Amino acid sequence: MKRDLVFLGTLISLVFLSLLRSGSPQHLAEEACSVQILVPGLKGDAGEKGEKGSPGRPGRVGPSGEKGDMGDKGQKGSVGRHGKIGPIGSKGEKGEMGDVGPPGPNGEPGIPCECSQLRKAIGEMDNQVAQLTTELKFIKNALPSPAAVAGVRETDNKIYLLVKEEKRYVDAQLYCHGRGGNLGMPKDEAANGLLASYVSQAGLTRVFIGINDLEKEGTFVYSDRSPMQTFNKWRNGEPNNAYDEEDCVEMVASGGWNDVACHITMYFICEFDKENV
Ligand SMILES: [Ca+2]
Ligand SMILES: [Ca+2]
Repeated sequence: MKRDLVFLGTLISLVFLSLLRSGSPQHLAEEACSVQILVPGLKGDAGEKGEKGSPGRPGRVGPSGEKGDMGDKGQKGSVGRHGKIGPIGSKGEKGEMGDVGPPGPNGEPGIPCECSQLRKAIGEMDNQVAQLTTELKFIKNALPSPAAVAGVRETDNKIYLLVKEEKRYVDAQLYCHGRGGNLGMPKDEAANGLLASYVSQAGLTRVFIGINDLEKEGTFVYSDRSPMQTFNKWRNGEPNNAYDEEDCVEMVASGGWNDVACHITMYFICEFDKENV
């Protein structure tokens, strides 16, 4: 309540003061007499130039200008570095044949032909060939066979060779095999007689021939493994397998056979089929 009374008192004071200001008669009269028309005065002297202002903000980007004329050509640059070697190119086509070259210089003069001497030598050789042919013909006719000249014996289908090297039976067989043949195998009277004369004419007393009972005691076979037939030329009392070690066979100069030890060494006869020679 007290505060309301203070507020009311203040409000009354303000209204009173306001009436005093606007309601005074002196003040009203003064305002009525001082009404004036405001006219602009004369232009004053120009003032001193002001100080330079601070720079303004940058303006907007303007439109692009027109293209100018092309400038002068620049100077030629220096030579660049050497580049890498490129890949090998494909083979080119064959070129056309070149022109014929100039003829070469003349050669040195040759030796004069000695044709007459060469003809003479050829004529002499022809005579010698004719003479040798005649002599060979004579030998062929005069001797039993050409093979005899060479130191061998032959029949219609066999050739026999007396080998004058002392060897054991097995080594002798290997020797003959190595030359495409076999140890001599007399399978009939004629072959046995031929070998016998071969041995005796050579002045020998014994040679190995291709017969043995190495595989089965007492069963003799030829060295080509063919069995013995009815023909044989065993000497009296042979084969006796003496000392229980005689499994190979020799032929003596008379043509007879005898079983002997295989490890002894002697000459031997090889035989060859003519169709294989
Ligand atoms: Ca025996
Ligand atoms: Ca014997």
